[in-house]
Amino acid sequence: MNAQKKEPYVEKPVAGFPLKLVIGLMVLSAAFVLLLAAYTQSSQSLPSTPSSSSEKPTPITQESTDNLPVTPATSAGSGFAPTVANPVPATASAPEGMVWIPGGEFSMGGDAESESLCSVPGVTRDALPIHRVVVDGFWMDATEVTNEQYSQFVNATGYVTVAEQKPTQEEFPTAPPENLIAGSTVFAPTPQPVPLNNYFHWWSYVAGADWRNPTGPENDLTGRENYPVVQIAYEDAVAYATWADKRLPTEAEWEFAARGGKAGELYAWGNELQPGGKFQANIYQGEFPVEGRDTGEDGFKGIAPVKQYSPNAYGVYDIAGNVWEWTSDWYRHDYYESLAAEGRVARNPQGPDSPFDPAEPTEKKRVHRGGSFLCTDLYCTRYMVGTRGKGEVRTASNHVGFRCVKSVKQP
Ligand SMILES: [Ca+2]
Ligand SMILES: [Ca+2]
Repeated sequence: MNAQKKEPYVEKPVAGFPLKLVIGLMVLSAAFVLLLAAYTQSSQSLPSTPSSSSEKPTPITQESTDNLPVTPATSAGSGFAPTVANPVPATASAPEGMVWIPGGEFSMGGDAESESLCSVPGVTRDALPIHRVVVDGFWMDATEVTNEQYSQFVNATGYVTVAEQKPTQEEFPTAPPENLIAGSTVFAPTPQPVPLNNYFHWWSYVAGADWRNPTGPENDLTGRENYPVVQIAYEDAVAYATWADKRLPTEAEWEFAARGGKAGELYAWGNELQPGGKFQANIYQGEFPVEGRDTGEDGFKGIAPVKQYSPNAYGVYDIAGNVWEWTSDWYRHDYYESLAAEGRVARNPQGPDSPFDPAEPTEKKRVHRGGSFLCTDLYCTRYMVGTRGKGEVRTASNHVGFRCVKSVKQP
C-alpha cells in the first residue's frame, strides 16, 4: 500500500515520515501506534549533563570574515579543490543572531566511504559527483531556530503548524473519521536490539505531538526555551522565515556555510570525529535505537539546547547534529549529476524544479541537512558534512528543525 513497506532504497528516507503514510497506516492499525522512518533518539531523553564544551570562540564578524583561510583539500576527496571565499565583506552590521557567510566558489558533495551510512557500505550516491558551486554571500542564523523564537512568531501571528491541524477527509479519503487526529511522528526507542534495516521499528505516530509538545502531550516546553524547535513541517519553517524577513537556505548555501571555508573535510570541524577525544556535535553514542542505550558521551542524551559546542569557522553552531535542518531545495537523488552534466560551475543553484526520491516516488521531499542527535557511527553518519537527507514536506518529527538565512544586496 505504500513505498515504505518495501525494502528501502540505498539512501532511505532520512527524516521523512510521510503524513499520508501515517494516516494510511492508522486505517489498518487500531493500536494507533505506527512505526516509521529514520534514525534518531528520543527527545524524551533529556540532556543528562551540561555541555562538555567550554570553548566558544567568538562568532565570525563582518570585519573578520574576509580574512578566513582558504584551505586545500586534505582528506577523502580526490574530487575536491580549495574553497575560494569571496573577499567582499558584509555591507551592514549583522542582524541579531546572524553571522556573515562570505560565499564564494567551493566543491560540493561527499565521496567519503563509511561502513555505517545507513547500514549501507560505501558512499552516499546522491552526494555525488563532487561539483563546483558558487554562492553569493549571505547572513545565516548562528543557531537552529529555538522554541523561544518560534513562540514569538506564533504569539505574533496565531500561526498553526501542520502537526496541530486535524487531517482532513479530503486529504485522506480512505481513513475513518476517528483516525483523523492531529499529531506527529516521534522517535520511540525499542525495548531490545532490532535489525537496523527497518526503521519502522523506532518511529511512532503520537496524537497531540507538535512543536509545543515535541514527544507528545505529556511533555511541553517548560525549561526548553533555548532548545531547537522541532515538529516543524517545511511550510511551518517557511512561514517563520517569512515573518522574520528571512528565508530558508538553499542546499548549496547550507553546505558552503557548513564547510567553513575548508575543502573536502569529513566534518564541519575537520577530519577527525573526536579531535582531542572530544565530540564536536550532539550526535548519538551507544547501541541504536535501544531504550536507555544512548550513552550521551557527547554531553547529551537526546536533543540539546543550541550553542553547546564550538561553532565552525564561520561562527555557525550545531550545523552538524542536534536537529536536521530544512533547506529550500527539492530533493532529487540525481540533482548533483545533472548539475555536473551542465559542464560549468553552478551559480547559486536553487535545487531541481521538482522532487524525486526513487525510494518513495510519490512523495514530495525537500532536502534536510546536518543529521541529528540520533545519527550514530553505528547506523547513519549523516553528520558528515557532504551527505544529504530528505523529508516529505508535510511531515514533521522530533529531530527536524531549521535555521534561516538572509540575502544582502551585492555591491
Ligand atoms: Ca548525544
Ligand atoms: Ca543541526
